[in-house]
Amino acid sequence: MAEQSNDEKIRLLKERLEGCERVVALTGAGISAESGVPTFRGQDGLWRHYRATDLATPEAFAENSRLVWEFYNWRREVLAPLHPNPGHLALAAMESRFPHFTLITQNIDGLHQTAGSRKVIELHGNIWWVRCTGCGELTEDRRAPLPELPTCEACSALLRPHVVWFGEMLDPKILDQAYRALDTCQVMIVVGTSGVVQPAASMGATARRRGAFVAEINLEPTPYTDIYELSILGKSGEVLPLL
Ligand code: BJW
Ligand code: ZN
Repeated sequence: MAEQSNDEKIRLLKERLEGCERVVALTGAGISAESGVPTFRGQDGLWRHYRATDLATPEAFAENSRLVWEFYNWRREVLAPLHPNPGHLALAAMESRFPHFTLITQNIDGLHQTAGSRKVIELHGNIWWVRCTGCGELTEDRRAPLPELPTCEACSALLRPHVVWFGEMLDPKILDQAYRALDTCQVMIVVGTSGVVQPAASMGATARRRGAFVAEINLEPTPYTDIYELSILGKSGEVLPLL
């Protein structure tokens, strides 16, 4: 069969979404790229310049919390002035279009919420929240940057970014919410993720096994492209509004 054009694929996905009751979107760093948020992998990806193991692991934080906080404070400063793009806005609009729409994101930038999405499952946490390493207290703190080594008002212990580092478990309650949506969705759209970080990477495959029609929107193919029904190559900020 001849390869379908992008227009044809977009038309097919729109048809699939017509009258759909249960839809899931899973987003990754690519959806925020057009807002100016650096992605992790790829040409200008964050991990090209910084080693993940030096900065995004609990071991790194235990050994050099100052360096890890420097990295996160820099990222908070980069993110603070940025705005959602048409991709975020299109997903926010989908929330009211479908009776059951679940937005699952790996992103920690909070841009989906700024775009108006009210229910967002944040698999990897949120950079605007901090957690106490002593008493566990969770607080929203939008200052960018925070003090070099921020401490808890209640117990004076060191605070950490409320994000999920490599080797850390994702919150089981949050994972459970995500899998419940994946279990029953009819259509899933996987947007702007390289599909290498588990368990998020295999969520599209899970939905596919459970009978969903899965479409991917990305600038390039990913390790999962072949098992999805559709792969739309393009910018999420351009493709999503067409849906
Ligand atoms: C566009 C675009 C445009 C660009 N439009 N598209 C099973 C097998 C093997 C290993 C493991 C496994 N299970 C767990 C692991 C270990 C590990 C893991 O997956 N490692 C792999 C790298 C091999 N996973 C974990 O440790 C997770 N914990 C866990 O599972 O606990 C249990 C356990 C532990 C240990 C062993 C076994 C079990 C936790 C993962 C936490 C990830 N944390 C980070 C950092 C968050 C905080 C921070 O930001 O600092 O999360 S890493 C980083 O990667 C971040 C992202 O959310 C995540 C995914 O990245 P994403 O979103 O895909 O971004 P990119 O940059 O990779 O891709 C961007 C894409 O967009 C590209 O494809 C572009 O083409 C595209 N694009 N512009 C459309 N305009
Ligand atoms: Zn505390």
